[in-house]
Amino acid sequence: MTLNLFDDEDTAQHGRDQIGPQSYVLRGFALAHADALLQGVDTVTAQSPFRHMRTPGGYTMSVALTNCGEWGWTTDAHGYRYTRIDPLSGQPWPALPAAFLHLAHDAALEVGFPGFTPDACLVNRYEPGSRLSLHQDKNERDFDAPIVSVSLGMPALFLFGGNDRADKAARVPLFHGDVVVWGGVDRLRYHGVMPMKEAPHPRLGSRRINFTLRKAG
Ligand code: MD3
Ligand code: FE
Repeated sequence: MTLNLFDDEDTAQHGRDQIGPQSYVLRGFALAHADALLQGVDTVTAQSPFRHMRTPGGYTMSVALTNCGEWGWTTDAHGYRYTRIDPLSGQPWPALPAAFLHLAHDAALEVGFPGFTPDACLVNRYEPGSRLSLHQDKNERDFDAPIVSVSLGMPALFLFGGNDRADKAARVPLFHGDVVVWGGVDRLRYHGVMPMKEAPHPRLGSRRINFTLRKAG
């Protein structure tokens, strides 16, 4: 086999960065599965397309999103919540692709959360200018389970704050193939995503896909 220096596999970082007492970035952990994961995203979005949802405050989110699994996160004028039915298709959210489940389970186990069986997966799509302002994820029923996130495509600067909105946020760059696991004492920390610098990715162009596996129900 010839060595291709321009392939993600050869140039990406591997290893782990601890970003909180119970939070870790697993660099390149999803790289070997990127094809299967992107195929999973295509299967999901064929049934439940990306859409820009409205916040209770009346804003339209710059990040487009969809879901798969038993429960899907939605927002509208009435608030944030998990539903079993996609309000756009009127059908249940698409099934969780097996590749998502396996990756989430293995990543969680790797950093000390054995037996992670997510029932919800929120898929976010970023384009240049998209951002996610500082927030907590607290619509899930079970805060003992971790959240596993997978980044694909353009890099992003992730903001990792504290338990109070005013706490200073650390900036953590996330690259194609990185997987992050948050749990335990870090589960309710504020976090967000800065708008991306345009640096098209060979596979995804000027887009970033992030999906987060959760125990919601
Ligand atoms: C830290 N997504 O969907 S993933 C989200 O890159 C969300 O699309 C971001 O925040 C993204 O809610 C960041 C990371 C993430 C998810 C949940 C967390 C970080 C977290 C829960 C607690 C602490
Ligand atoms: Fe979040």
